[in-house]
Amino acid sequence: MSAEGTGSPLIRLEARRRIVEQRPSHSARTASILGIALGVCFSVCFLTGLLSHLIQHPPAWFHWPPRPAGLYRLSQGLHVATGVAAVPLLLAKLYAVYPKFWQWPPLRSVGSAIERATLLPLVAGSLFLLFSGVNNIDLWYPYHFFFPAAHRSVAWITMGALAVHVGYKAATARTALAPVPAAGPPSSSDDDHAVSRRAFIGAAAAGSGILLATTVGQTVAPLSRVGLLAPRAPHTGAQGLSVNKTAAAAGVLDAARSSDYRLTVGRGRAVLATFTLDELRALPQHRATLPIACVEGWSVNAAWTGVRVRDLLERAGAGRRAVRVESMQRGGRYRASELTADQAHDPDTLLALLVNGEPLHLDHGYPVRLISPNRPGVLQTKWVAHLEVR
Ligand SMILES: Nc1nc2c(c(=O)[nH]1)N[C@H]1C(S)=C(S)[C@@H](COP(=O)(O)O)O[C@H]1N2
Ligand SMILES: [Mo]
Repeated sequence: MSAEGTGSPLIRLEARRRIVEQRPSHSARTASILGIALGVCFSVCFLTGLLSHLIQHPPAWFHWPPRPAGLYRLSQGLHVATGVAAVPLLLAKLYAVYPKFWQWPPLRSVGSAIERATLLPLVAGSLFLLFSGVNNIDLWYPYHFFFPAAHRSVAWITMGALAVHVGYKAATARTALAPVPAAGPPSSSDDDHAVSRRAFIGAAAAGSGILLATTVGQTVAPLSRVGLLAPRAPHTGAQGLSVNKTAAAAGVLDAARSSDYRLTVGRGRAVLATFTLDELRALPQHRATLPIACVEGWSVNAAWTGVRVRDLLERAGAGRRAVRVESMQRGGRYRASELTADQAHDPDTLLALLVNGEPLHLDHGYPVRLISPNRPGVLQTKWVAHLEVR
């Protein structure tokens, strides 16, 4: 007698669920393949995200070198790319495993109870991370919490839950992915099953590919023309470069254009040196081709010309020290940034006066902005007025 048509509704439901679970899109093999792809994306995304956080808020043990110059650009590009690619994979994975959510009895052992308990933070955390991350690169902030802090805390919780999940499912996945022993001629239903499974996984992968191709244009210039979904086209904006915060939004329009502009170098209360704009222009000028690599994933290269920070420190008699670079912008989270001694003394760390041969546009930090290799865009302070020697 078949299970269907007998027993309680729950038993019948369970019998139906088992039939659904036989479908290729819900098979253990499908779930495992998607799980591995997601695991790779989430791991890369987590590590690069952690790195970006450490660079912006370095603890005492952490040292981020100024070289190779483009490493942050690559790592943050990977962070956004793996996050974007994970969106279709996560949706496909949830579809693949949804019959499991109504399995009966829901808990089969203590181990399965623990595993089930970690699914809530895993699923909710993953959805939150991808949703809030995509919002952030699209410059749409529908929430009122501070994005980086929330994104980071949830990442730790989600990765913890993921570690438990992987530990619990590793054996299942190994069995599901093992080659099927050839016990006689393969039946046509086996073949159909494999074809549908590949089609389902292929559709998810194609979704990732399309999303990636239409967003990496924000950092890979040759693809910017197909960057339909790229929230920022890197070459639109003043002087063919994206603008993060405009001079008007930063409230520096008057101060930046004032003839009273002075760059000061100081330490505590002591003023070590003062430069007018003409004096800065008269100092030895250096040119460096460096990217602005925003944490939001867009990046763009430009040729910057200006005065080496180390030359300014030398003129102020400051020696080899770390420096806090301060903007004339009064408020705002990103009005200042820190240079380690190594960064401050790198030959390509400049207070730039020109970009691509033209005086900086107000929106790019006129009269003077910091540009330094291997740093997040958020640490490339614009409208610089003071160097505080540490
Ligand atoms: N003073 C100041 N400098 C700043 C910012 C800011 O808000 N205030 N934003 C930073 C961020 S997040 C980025 S990505 C870069 C962008 O530089 P751009 O607008 O010239 O492209 O400037 C950085 N410098
Ligand atoms: Mo940025």
